[in-house]
Amino acid sequence: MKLFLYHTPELTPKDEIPDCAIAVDVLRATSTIATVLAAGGEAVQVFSDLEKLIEVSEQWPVEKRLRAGERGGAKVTGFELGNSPLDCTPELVHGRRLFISTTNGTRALQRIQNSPSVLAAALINRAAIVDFLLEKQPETVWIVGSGWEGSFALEDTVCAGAIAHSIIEKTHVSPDKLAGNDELIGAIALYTQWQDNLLGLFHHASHGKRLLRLECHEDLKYCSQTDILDVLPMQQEIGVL
Ligand code: 3SL
Repeated sequence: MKLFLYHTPELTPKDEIPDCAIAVDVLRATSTIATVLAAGGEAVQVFSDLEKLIEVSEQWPVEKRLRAGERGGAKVTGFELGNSPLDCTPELVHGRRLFISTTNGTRALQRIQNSPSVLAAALINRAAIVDFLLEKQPETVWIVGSGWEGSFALEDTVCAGAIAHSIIEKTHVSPDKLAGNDELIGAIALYTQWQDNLLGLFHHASHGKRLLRLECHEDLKYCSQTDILDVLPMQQEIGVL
């Protein structure tokens, strides 16, 4: 198994498809997706376009759907939810489908949607992702960070490092053997340095600072935890996890 890290969807190789592709948007789309599915959500359907989201979700019974949307970190007007995983309680989401569109996370998922296996990873469900990879042993794995509007994001990189670090710990494979590119080696180094203070790292991240300005401190705290949800968000059909 070789792991490749791409910091943004735009940096992924154009004419290739890996055996398994993992979208990461720790702050906050993939943390929210994992939380909804762990709380009994029927499924999560992702959209880059808000109008398309409205059109498709309208064909779904009102009591069985929830609309979640974020632009610039803030909730989309008229939707029940923004993109805070803390709002996705079992009471609210159980048995319902979440229709979601966010600035960056949904773009990462769309970029990899044609891969044979598509997963959504965050720190909170890292262990489930690692277990899947160790069981299935896909030859080529892409970890695709969502970044922020085309640029590098610390929190997605540290999550890629956390996944790789756990595989190394469990299998004793060397970082050089596991890593398909230098980005992954850098991510392992970042995680090794910050693993005991991931929340502290988020305070240095530009999107972490943006969310703090929006008073989302509890979201940062929640998303900085590792291995708290045993859930594997996996694409069932294009755009639906
Ligand atoms: O960009 C995204 O996809 C979001 O996760 C950003 S936010 O954390 O909801 O602001």
